Amino acid sequence: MADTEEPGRVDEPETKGEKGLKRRDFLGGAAAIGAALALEQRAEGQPRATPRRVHATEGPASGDTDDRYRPVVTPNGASLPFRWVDGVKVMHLKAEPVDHEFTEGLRAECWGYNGSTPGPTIEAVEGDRLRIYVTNGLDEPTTVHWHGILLEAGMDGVGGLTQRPIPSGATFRYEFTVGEPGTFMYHPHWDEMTQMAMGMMGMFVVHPRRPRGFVPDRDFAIMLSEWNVPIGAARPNPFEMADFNVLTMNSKAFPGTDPLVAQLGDKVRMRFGNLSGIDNHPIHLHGYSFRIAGSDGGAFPPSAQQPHTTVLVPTGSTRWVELEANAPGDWAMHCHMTHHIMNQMGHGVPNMVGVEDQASFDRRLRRLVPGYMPMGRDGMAEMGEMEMPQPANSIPMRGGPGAFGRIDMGGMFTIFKVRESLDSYADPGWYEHPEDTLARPATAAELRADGIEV
Ligand SMILES: [Cu+2]
Repeated sequence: MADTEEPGRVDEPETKGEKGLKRRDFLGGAAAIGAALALEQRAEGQPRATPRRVHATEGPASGDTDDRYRPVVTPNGASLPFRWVDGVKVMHLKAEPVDHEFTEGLRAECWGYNGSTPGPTIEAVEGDRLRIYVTNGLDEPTTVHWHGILLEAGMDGVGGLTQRPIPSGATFRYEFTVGEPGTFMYHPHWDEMTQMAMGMMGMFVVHPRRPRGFVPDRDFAIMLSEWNVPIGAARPNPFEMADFNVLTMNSKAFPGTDPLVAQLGDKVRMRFGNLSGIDNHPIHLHGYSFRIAGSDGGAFPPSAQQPHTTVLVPTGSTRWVELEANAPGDWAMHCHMTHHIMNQMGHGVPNMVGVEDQASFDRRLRRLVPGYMPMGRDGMAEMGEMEMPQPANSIPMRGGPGAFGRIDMGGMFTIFKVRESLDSYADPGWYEHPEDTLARPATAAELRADGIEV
């Protein structure tokens, strides 16, 4: 979804009226003014070219116009719509198969919620009463577990333990009140291995009722997951235990991942969830030091918020990090497990680094193994450029377009784009580097002057 649209907006015209009543019930006039003042002070403290216009296209997920909370941005995704019914926030999730594109060239029939994998991000505010209807559009039973949300045991969504699984075609009703703000998730707790490997998962964000401390201008939610999609297959293979060949952020593999866009001076929060079958993901951001500010267990006390450039997000867990966007540029953000920034092709390729006369070796082997694809003698980088016939419905091992040719990574990779001034948070294109701030070929005169012999 383009970031210029309003996420999670509810279409019913009566919703705003109901919301207005609800808001008055919950927030006394003084509290509302206090919250507004806090947000104004922040805006004044950080003058920028287009301070309000940038946000005007977003609007809170409620469709209201006040700034009670800054809605999260789910790159490549959206927030779940809701409506107020007698002071309860009502939502509807439908578990169902979805025709999903990981990136251009690779589609599969996955499972998700409301037409997407991951499912839409659930957004709520501390103290909200939620009523979530879950319709099972799969051919097998399912449940939904609200990972990290503290609630009554009977709402915990564990098939067989706290409820009967939801039969195919049936709709169950969950109702609970959300407490502490934080970054949580939702996923099935029935046939877990299959259903999560097929894409059933989503982020669940609880905003503070009164924003205080670090109030983000940009608040991103990214679900990390891993898949095995055999070349040419119509569906992911949920039985794979180790060799995952599509690594994703919000179920997209680079270059299909939307960039994260911020304006210089923006306070930025990035929330990561991980529901991969097996792996933890150390997510590394270039150009910045961030504070790891919390997990699905809650916010870390300020004294425990260590500075890092890589945040390890264990599977079955969330982390959120916070930073001020003070360095313009296009900054890579990716899992630092190098096999997690590779795409589908190339798994099981023999190691040929340093092999002499590879051409004759390849010719002989190809006679025995039709379609044999070697890695390069000089490394793998050349593989992204090879003019090899690509099998139908598959993606090259890695490589996406970049400002300086091909970017030699795929999978769990995206770009944090920070600009001095923006009209909107749509993709601003490639960064234009100030003169003399770019790596470039050394001249002979420079080498001579500095005494470097090559
Ligand atoms: Cu990883």
